[in-house]
Amino acid sequence: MLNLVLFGPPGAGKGTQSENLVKHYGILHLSTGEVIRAEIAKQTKIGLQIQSVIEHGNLAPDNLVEEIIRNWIKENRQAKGFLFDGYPRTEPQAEHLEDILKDENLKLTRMLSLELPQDVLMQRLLERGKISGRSDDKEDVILNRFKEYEEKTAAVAKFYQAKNLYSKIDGLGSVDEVFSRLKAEIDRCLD
Ligand code: B4P
Repeated sequence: MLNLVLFGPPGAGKGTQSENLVKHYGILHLSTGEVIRAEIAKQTKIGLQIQSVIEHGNLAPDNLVEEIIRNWIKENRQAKGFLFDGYPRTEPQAEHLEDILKDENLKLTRMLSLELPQDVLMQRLLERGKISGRSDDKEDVILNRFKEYEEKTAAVAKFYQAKNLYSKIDGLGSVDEVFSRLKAEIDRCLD
């Protein structure tokens, strides 16, 4: 099974590249960001709990994210593989993912980290904000998302580096160029 984590700061292109990766490799896509936004749109119990957290650019609580992931993996156990997009975002989430994969007799193939400068990320997110209508795509909220990333999420890269599962991918360039780099790295891991 091909099981991937697609990692990177806000606006790195995780959602964009996930679409290409799931089409190319036939694996299932889970974006915790999308699931959370859907819960908010439906105004479910979880959605109502998370709404103001996300609107301020903070991370959702680990226990809620964990519940989402465990249920989703169990429901989709027949899949050819999984692409985790924007998850794990904290060290406890990374440890939890390891536990779930072990329980399900699965292994992570690779963690792919899209890396690019903050000024480019800001520009992309402000552009997206003009059409997305997302409440977290405003400048002050984006700055807080960068802060959350530095304080809580950057450590996840070290977690996978220590396990020799980390690959740094240059996220600058066109969508096709970045996709080619991701594919080359995944194919190298599959050889
Ligand atoms: P996410 O939905 O994961 O998304 P993101 O970080 O905003 O952006 P992404 O990297 O997917 O960028 P995209 O492809 O859209 O997170 C949103 C929020 O949900 C988080 O801030 C957090 O609060 C919460 N959350 C999610 N997961 C969580 C977890 N596990 N735990 C706790 N909280 C969680 O690209 C951005 C823009 O750039 C797009 O407009 C795109 O068109 C453009 N773009 C992409 N690639 C490009 C390229 N190569 N060139 C030019 N533009 C490009």
